Amino acid sequence: MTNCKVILLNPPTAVPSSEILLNLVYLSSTLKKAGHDFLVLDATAPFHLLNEEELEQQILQFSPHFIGVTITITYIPQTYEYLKCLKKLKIPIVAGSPHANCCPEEVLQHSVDIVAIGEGEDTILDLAKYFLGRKKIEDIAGICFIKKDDSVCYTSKRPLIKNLDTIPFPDYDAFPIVYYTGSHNPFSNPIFWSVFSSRGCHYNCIFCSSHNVFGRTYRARSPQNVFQEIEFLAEKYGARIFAFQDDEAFINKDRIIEFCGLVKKSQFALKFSAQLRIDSLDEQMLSEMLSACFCRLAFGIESFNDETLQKINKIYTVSDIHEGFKILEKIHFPAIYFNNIIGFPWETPEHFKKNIQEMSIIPKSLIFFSSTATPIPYPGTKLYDQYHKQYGFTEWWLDLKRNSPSPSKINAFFMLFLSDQLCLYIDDVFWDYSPQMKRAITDFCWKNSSIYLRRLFPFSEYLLIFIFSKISHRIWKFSPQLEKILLYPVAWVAKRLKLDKKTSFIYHT
Ligand code: B12
Ligand code: SF4
Repeated sequence: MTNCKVILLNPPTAVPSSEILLNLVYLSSTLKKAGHDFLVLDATAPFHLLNEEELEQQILQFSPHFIGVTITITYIPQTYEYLKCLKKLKIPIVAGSPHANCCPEEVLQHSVDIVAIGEGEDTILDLAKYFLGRKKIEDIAGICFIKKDDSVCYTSKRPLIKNLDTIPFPDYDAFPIVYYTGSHNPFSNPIFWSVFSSRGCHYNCIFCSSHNVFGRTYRARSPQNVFQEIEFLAEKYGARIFAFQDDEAFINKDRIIEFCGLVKKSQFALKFSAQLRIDSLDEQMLSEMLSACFCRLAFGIESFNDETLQKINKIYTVSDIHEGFKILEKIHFPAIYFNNIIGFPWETPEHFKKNIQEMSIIPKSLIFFSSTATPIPYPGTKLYDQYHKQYGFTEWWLDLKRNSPSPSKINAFFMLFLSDQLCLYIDDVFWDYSPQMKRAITDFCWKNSSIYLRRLFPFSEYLLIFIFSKISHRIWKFSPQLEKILLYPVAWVAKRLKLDKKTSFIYHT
């Protein structure tokens, strides 16, 4: 039997990525289990960046039946340009990803021959059969392609994988850790190993496009299967710190408690991080998680304003948020992280004041870090559908002015402490805020950070950090280069004293 030869490609991007993309890991593990030949080319791995020539050389040398590309929204203009060059190699190109799910026809118009819609594991195996001449293209569920008469053909919908335990464990043999960390020793620079323990989310927040691939049906792996994967990664690659990347890993408390029980018996010293909903907290579950070394919890709180929470369809209220904080305080959770999204089209500076008031009553013993960003209207979301015409950002992701991922290559002093206050250094490209709104958003960022910095540092240190951050921000807005020259000595001292580490969430927990 001949095997199919497949290249899995993450195209070159302006900014390197230290994350190993789970989609490529899952697809390569699936191809490996089925006995196909594949080569992963992650052009964005920071210690193994690949340019167009190097990619071309490796692709031609491998001579695949097809190239499977994953497309990330942040880099679309650049990726589409690159795909034009790739097309010249005359090797079929298949693309997938959440963005490809939202905009399959757009992707087909940019040098791609086939778009995979839905989960990719079974689809890529069917595509391998097709390229080996063993299956008709029309018989592959979950794809679209351009027919000879130039019309677009959508095949039948790809059913969701019923039993997630049947998916092969992520296998990182094709992703040398040295490409991502610069070292062969997995402990020298511990990256988070991603775990995806469930798929789908049954909520429907208006800014979220997570449902595009996995839908709104919640499917979970068994605790034993998740634990076996973790032991496999710990044993084979020396992985110790794991990040649960699921949308809703913690919806089933019994499943989590059972998982924590297994972790406590592990021979390895494991640590976990996860993101969850603040209204899904339960004292027993959280205590079990804490004793199983879940030490980094992040919450998509988004807003402390009931009107906004209701309009974004979060399904909880400010008082539910405070209930969640009480549980965290009660079990002495060391520190948490949460995001704020401010500047929705209906919001005014009054909304932000309310947010700050609510944040200042978070229990004093609860250390938190929080980020602030303005809403990004991703395609496939209600936020995009409702406002793109009114604000003129239709298909913004194709426009380099709106979709250029690198805000500044120069790290200013204030970013040492406030790098997550995105509104301080990324311009609004969607919502045409008035000068008054812009001031209120900036003001919110300062007040928000002041609340959490005050909990982390003794008063004198806090004051110095805050004053120098303000000065740094002022100068940086005028000239990032000048800021670098003037504030460099202060940044040097702060780093020597490891003050910046105190605001690093990973360090703290
Ligand atoms: C974890 C995660 C991250 C992690 C990635 C970690 C990692 N190790 O992979 C981090 C934190 C780095 C991240 C960053 C960002 N993310 Co993110 N992220 C997610 C999250 C929660 C899970 C992604 C994941 O791992 N899924 C598991 C894999 C297996 O699923 P998958 O990627 O969809 O792949 C499947 C199919 O799509 C398909 N497939 C994918 N590629 C291909 C290719 C081929 C050839 C085929 C056949 C099939 C195929 O098969 C795969 C297996 O079934 C999703 C939400 C979600 N539920 O999807 C958001 C999500 C993907 N992220 C999103 C965004 C916007 C971002 C950021 C741009 C945020 C920002 N403003 O900075 C950045 C982009 C950074 C970058 N460098 O690209 C959006 C994407 C929106 C869109 N329409 O494209 C999502 C959907 C969340 C949201 N906001 O709605 N993210
Ligand atoms: S933001 Fe979270 S809870 Fe809301 S729909 Fe997306 S994944 Fe689900």
